[in-house]
Amino acid sequence: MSEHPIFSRWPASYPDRLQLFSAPTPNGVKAGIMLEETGLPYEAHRIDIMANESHDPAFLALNPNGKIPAIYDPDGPSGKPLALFESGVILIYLADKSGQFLSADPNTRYETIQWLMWQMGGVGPMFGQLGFFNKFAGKDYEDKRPRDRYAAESARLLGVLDARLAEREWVMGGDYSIADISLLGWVRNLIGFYEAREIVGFDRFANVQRWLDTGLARPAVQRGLEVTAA
Ligand SMILES: N[C@@H](CCC(=O)N[C@@H](CS)C(=O)NCC(=O)O)C(=O)O
Repeated sequence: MSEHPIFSRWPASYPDRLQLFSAPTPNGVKAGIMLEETGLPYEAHRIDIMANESHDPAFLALNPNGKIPAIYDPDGPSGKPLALFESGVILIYLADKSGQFLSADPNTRYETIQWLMWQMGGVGPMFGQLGFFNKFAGKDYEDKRPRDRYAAESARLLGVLDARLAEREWVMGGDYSIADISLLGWVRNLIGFYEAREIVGFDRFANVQRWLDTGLARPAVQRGLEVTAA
């Protein structure tokens, strides 16, 4: 059993397997979907972020940024354990480890990572803020300018994705990749849990809707969404 402090609070039943610490949020489900898609053996631990468990000292030892998801691989690439946080790098790592969902062709590899970065730097933060101002505490603010600003930027980003998908099944064309995996949970949440379908005019984005339906129909995606559900 590893000496890592995370295991003092969340013990591993299968310490030889990759350990996932996550919750069923748009960032959290990326890692669960990827693990289900790749078939890598893993053990999942649910971190209750509403109960502030991501700020428990044991969790902070794994991710000093106090956010899910995080992983601990007892069998890292150099033969030693590897702990990682940030969902984007977790996807790249699991793609490299499994040899799946990230092209070995160098140009395609960088383009895929480019779209992953676009999700990490644009879609995630913007959709997340829109969720706050549309559905959560921010909805009671009298001043609607922040909500409208994030709604406009989210709609713009959806337009970029819609154009990208106009002649492609997936973000990278014929091949489903970590770029799709990073985005599916966010788009699903935006029009679902965040109740922002109307405010972003989602019905204009027929290519995104078709892509979302196809992605959510994948059995591994369905399982991945549930990995750390209660
Ligand atoms: N850039 C990070 C963001 C992670 C993040 O924002 N996680 C949220 C859930 S989606 C979280 O842990 N929130 C709990 C908190 O901030 O206390 C990533 O992609 O992994």
